[in-house]
Amino acid sequence: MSIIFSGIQPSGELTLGNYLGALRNFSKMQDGNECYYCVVNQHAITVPQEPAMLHERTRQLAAIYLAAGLDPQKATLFVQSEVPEHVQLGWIMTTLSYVGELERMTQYKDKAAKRGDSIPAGLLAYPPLMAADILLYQTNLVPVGDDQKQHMEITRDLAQRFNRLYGEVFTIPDILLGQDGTRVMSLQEPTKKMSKSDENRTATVYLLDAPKDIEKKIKRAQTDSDNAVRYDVQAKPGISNLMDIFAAVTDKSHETIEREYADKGYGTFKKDVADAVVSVLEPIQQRYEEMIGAPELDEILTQGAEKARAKAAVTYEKVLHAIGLYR
Ligand code: AQP
Repeated sequence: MSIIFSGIQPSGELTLGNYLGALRNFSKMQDGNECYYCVVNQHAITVPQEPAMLHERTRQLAAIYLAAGLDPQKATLFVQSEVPEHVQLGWIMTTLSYVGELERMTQYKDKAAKRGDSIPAGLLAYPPLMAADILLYQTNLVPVGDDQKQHMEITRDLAQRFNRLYGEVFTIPDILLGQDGTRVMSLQEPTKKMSKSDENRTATVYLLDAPKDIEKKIKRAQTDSDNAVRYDVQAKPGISNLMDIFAAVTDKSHETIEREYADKGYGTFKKDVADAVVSVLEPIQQRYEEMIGAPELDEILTQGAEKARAKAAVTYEKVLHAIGLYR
């Protein structure tokens, strides 16, 4: 049995990237493991959020977790801000981090570049808070998308640094990538990852998009002009991205896809990709509609926070003693 932790930010509408890279793996792990899944709302405020929207998206994200198959009897689902040990340990991890290593993070560089001269310090301190999220639960495995590799490396570095300085308190966690390390790219700029905060809505398939919108977006996805369904990330990033998406939702290999579409053009292929995506998302959308208004959603989150807090408090107490933060 492993201890599993992962989180998603309520920083926008969830995307197909979030689902294929992370969410769909969560429910696969809940049998036989001790799983903690979190709505990381304190990470979301590292860039400005509109309060009412943040509140609403926090609840929506919890409903999506459940709609995607998470069973609260098996896994603990909770909201980060309801377990204060996350930010408390986050501060301690910040004191152990070096500015240089934080400035090297790709996510920091990308997000800071959009903020001009007013870069929120929280953007820089994002990885130590993420390390705290994970380390509080003595996590063994963290199922995340391939874009989170760098943050996982820093989490491991911080855990090792702490253990070396203050004694063995933390388990060193491993990253668990999804099938083929799926990284879904933007439909309009296929060299950039699909992201929930992308301002161009046509570049992103949202989990709750209507089927006709999904079809429209995939049909308009940027591709090349040679009309051959062939996997080549460098020369044909757009079509390769659609092949990755198709492979992920149908379990077909790239070779099988190339063979099946050898004498068919992009039009037919895109239609089939759209249909396959819709058939995976439609049942999730139906369950989401049932969950979002259900009173038991609040009960699930309250109980989840209690369970998470009980576990987090044990680790945090050890940390306080290890570093002398007690009377
Ligand atoms: N395009 C993607 N392909 C595969 N996996 C992805 N993930 C995100 N985008 C892709 C995975 O989704 C999980 C949750 O991500 P997050 O909420 O922590 O934020 P993020 O990684 O920064 O994702 P976004 O969508 O780009 O959010 P914003 O725009 O707010 O920054 C993670 O496991 C991530 O790997």
